[in-house]
Amino acid sequence: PLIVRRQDYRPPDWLVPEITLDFSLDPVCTQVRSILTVRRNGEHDRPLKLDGDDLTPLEVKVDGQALTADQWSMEGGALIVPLSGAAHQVETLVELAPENNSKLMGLYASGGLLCTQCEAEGFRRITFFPDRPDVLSRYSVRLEADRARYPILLANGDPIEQGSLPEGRHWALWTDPFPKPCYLFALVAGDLACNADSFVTMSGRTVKLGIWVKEADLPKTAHAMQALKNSMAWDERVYGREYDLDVFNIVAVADFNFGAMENKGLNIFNSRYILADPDTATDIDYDGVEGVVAHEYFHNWSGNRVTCRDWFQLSLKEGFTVFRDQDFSADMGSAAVKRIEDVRVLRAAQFQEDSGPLAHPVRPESYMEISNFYTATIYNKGAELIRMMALMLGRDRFRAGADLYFERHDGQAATCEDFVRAMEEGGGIELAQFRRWYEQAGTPRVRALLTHDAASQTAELVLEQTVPPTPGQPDKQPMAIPLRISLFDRESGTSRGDELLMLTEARQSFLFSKFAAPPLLSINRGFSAPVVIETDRTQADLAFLSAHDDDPFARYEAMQQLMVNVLVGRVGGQAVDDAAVVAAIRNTATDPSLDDAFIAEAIRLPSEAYIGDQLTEVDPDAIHAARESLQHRIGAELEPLWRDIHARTQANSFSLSAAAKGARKLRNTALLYLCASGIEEGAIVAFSQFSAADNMTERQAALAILANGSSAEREAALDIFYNRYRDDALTLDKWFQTQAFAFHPDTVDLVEELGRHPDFTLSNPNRIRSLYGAFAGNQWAFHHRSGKGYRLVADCIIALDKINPQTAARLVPPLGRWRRFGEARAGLMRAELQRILAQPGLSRDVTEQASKSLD
Ligand code: B3K
Ligand code: ZN
Repeated sequence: PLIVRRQDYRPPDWLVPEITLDFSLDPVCTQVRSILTVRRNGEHDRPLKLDGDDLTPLEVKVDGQALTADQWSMEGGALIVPLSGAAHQVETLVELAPENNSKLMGLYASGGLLCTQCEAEGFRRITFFPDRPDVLSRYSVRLEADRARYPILLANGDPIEQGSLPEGRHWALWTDPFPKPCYLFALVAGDLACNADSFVTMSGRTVKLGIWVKEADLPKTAHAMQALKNSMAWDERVYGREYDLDVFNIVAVADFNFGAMENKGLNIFNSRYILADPDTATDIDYDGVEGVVAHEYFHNWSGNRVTCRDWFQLSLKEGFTVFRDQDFSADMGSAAVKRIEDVRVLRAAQFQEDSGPLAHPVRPESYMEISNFYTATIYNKGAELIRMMALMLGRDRFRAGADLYFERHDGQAATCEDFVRAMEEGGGIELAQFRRWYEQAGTPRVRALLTHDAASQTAELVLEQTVPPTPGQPDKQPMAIPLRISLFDRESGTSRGDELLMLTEARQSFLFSKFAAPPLLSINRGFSAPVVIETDRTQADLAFLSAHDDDPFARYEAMQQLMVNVLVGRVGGQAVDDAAVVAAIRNTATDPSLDDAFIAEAIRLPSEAYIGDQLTEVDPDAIHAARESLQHRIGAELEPLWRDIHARTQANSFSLSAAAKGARKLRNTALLYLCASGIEEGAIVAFSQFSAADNMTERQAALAILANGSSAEREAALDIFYNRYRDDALTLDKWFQTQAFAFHPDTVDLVEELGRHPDFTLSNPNRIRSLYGAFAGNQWAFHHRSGKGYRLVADCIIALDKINPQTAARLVPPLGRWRRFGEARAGLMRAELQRILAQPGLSRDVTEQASKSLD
């Protein structure tokens, strides 16, 4: 298979300043006529090469003249047309069958709609075109379809004209004045209802906003609309960026390979990131809607107005845009809790990726299939890079850098290097060594040792960094690591305040004077750098910080480390005392200065996967047992507290205020510990929360707790949930997901059964993720010693690869972590990867992930 390399980048041979597209839409046979204005780029005599995937040219014309079959040729899927002049008009006609497009790339059918997905390389499945992000064109798009079946016709840009045609057909013309790469092209046709609203921009222009969904879903669109308006105002306020078209449309579709897509003026969303109401959406779902709506909207500047030169620069738009949406969500709710959640995601997804066979730099050097590079490293680690620059620069200089970036590269296809340079020049900082964050994969480890000298009253902090080897990168250079630290006085519990240290050497020492007594180190406050910190702080030190640290993230982190030390010690066979953990949880949960949401975050146990990440060899059964037993201890020791909290946080009526969300989060944690305590009536209490809840946050949490056990209430609740939501696909996903996530000894068998359930289907990516994606994230169940979990996931990958390779490939990475799971499990996991690779006709997507995973 062909490998694409960053070093091989060459500017395009031909540019396409204008494109006119004419769609005659039909699920079985859609005709696409396209007219490209092409211009030779530089001095060369190479022919025009138009990418195509699964397309057959039915007509090829140059400057209005039909070409004969010997005047063009095919190379792979691409159409090659030799051209003599400097500029020409090239016209092609192709036919598509959207109904049979199960890959969900290009033009496809979903729930009676016709819609498109082009990023990264889906446009070549619609028409012949130089499908690369550095070819920017002005689009004029005419859509024609049956009016009864497809009354609404949408495309990018602004609506220009529409009209009727004979035989019940109609048409609409859209033009987009902003040149864009083809991955941002979109169209939608269907029977849609609109939540219509408007926004007045900072320069006083009125923008028409529309969220288009199935009529019955209209009541579930209010939160998304509010999120959109908040995003538009936020980007004006924080970045000075205004929306630029007269309309902004969002469409929700049921079948979608990922979260959403930022097509210019016509975002297309996985319906799970648009639809929300209290009965079906959890608070996490609400936050997901807000975050993804913001993310796609922010792409209008970071992605669309300034796009990527090539796909190796993907983090240029994704890392920056994730940073922007995280910052936005922090502003909309609790910044402290948002940071904790974001770090939890980073550690769960990106740190794991960075320590395994699929580790790659934020700016990769090569790929087989670009769809495999929409990763936590590109997105979440990429966002951390921007965050570190913002921290080093401070708010105003970061803004100056961003202003320069947008101004300098507006309308261009830019690189990560362009971004860094804009930060240097606009912000006034030197980032030479910092650039290594884009080049070197692997999570840096920082060892921090604080010593004290009573005679000189000084404290010395010695920091040592190492970056582990990763595939293709055996030796690493030291990184530039910004670490926020603070030193606490043990007597008073106060500190002298925050300092930003720059660790740039492999080993560096920092001296602090005027410390009569040994201070206590708080480090990587706010998680200022995406690194692993190792310290020699004792359990008593951590307990102290968990009570006194004034940085909420550091305080949370001290709690987590306290728990991790107990759990890791016990997994290793040591008898570690848990009194400090229980006491710290009691203190935190009863501290009147803390809000409920923070308390809930701080007192929850680290996940089994996170505990595994701290160990060289993971024993999932031992980890599960240790974590369950600590959870039981915390539950039993503090049982009255959990009863109190559970009673106190019972709400009278549903609200989305921060206080109400926090109360629900804490209430669910209290229920979890109460049930873990082993009280006899645990299942009854959970079932009564399940039954009485007026919202999905409490209902699903209670269901999940019941699903871990084997009570009669477990079966009853699952049945009730199923019967209530069987016709609501997004909510039924939760029924699958809850069972796949369950800490139940039979989860692996249950998942096998659920794979044969009449409501399970490989044609809907959300359903696949709910069952197999969730299951592969359940460490204890997936790594069942029989190897059955591996076989189930591999079976799914093999079956799904024939339908939707992109989504199939996303299930491979959990199998690739075999190195860490001991010899027996490693053998079983490798055997499944080999079985996958032996399948005839395997996609490039799965081939790349499975073969790299075996290395
Ligand atoms: N840019 C899209 C992701 C496209 C994924 C293609 N495999 C959504 C987003 O990041 O906003
Ligand atoms: Zn994005």
